[in-house]
Amino acid sequence: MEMTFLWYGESDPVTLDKIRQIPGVTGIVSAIYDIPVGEVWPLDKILDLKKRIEAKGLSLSVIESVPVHEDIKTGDGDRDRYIENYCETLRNLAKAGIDCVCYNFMPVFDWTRSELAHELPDGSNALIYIDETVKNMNPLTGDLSLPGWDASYTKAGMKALLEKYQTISEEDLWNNLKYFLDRVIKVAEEVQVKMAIHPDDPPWGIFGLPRIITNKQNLERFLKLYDSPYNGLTLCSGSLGVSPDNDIVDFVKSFADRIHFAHIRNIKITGDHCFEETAHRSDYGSLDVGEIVKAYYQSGFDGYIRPDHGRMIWGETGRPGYGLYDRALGAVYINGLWEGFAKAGLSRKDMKKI
Ligand code: DNO
Repeated sequence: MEMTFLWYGESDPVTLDKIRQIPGVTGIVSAIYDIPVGEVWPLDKILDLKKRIEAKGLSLSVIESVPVHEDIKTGDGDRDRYIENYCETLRNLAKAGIDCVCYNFMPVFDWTRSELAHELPDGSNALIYIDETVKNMNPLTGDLSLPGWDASYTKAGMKALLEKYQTISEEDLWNNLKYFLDRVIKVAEEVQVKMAIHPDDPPWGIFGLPRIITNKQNLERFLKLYDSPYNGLTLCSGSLGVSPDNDIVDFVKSFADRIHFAHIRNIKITGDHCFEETAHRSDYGSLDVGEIVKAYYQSGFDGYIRPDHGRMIWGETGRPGYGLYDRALGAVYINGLWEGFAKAGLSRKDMKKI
């Protein structure tokens, strides 16, 4: 297992100099942020990113994300060209020694919350989701913008895109995902890059858009769409865990050999389709993070882990969910659990390596 940390590049107030001081963190998760979605990532840019990270004694371990162009998700327009570009980016990443790529297949919007700095009783600030508020939000008025969202749409472009999705059902989205995987995973196998889809966050439809990577049955369906170890998962405990029907410990055990990247964080379910993000510790939220990490340990998990969103604590300001302190506490907590399981001599399965 390698403990990693998401770094948003040179504009990130959480610098590599700070990240390298977190005990037990050796890997960086990052991306190239200034290339328009769908275009090829040039090898020299990838090598430059890697060099800057390695100069700080860290390694570039996972790419999160190579975004998927909306034409691919809608099965429209220039999808074949964008898929070919995607494959070319994977080839370039492989040339730079990258072996794991995270991506998602959420229409238009990545992770979504109703409030970015909700004050918790201890004075920290956290991301929260209140169903009623999101239902009343209008994506066209741009009253909320989240770090994961592509901010390059014009109002008219966004309107047209949302209209196009009115004609796309969940089954259409599955078919378009299969079309993408049939072409991309073949290349991933050739160049030995493990593809790891991120689940939908939250795992239900928003703004009338379909979402499909949401529960156990759909994860199984996804893995069967292209049955290859290179077609795998980013198992995000916080994204899936806000649905009480999703049992993350069971997911880790059931899908262990197809999970390449683990996002670990806790959430507290506060109502139907309502939740708050909390500290990583089990006793702060609805998820038993101790049991989740134990399931990874016992299944012989040998991939990448990163602490996920943190609260804003100790007066820190910055990118919602992606400050330094609470994520660092998360990394140390997960590493502590891991060491505890190892020292207690818990048995581990021998994971087949690809
Ligand atoms: C949110 C992140 C997501 C993730 C993408 C992967 O905090 O986990 O934005 O990076 O969905 O494509």
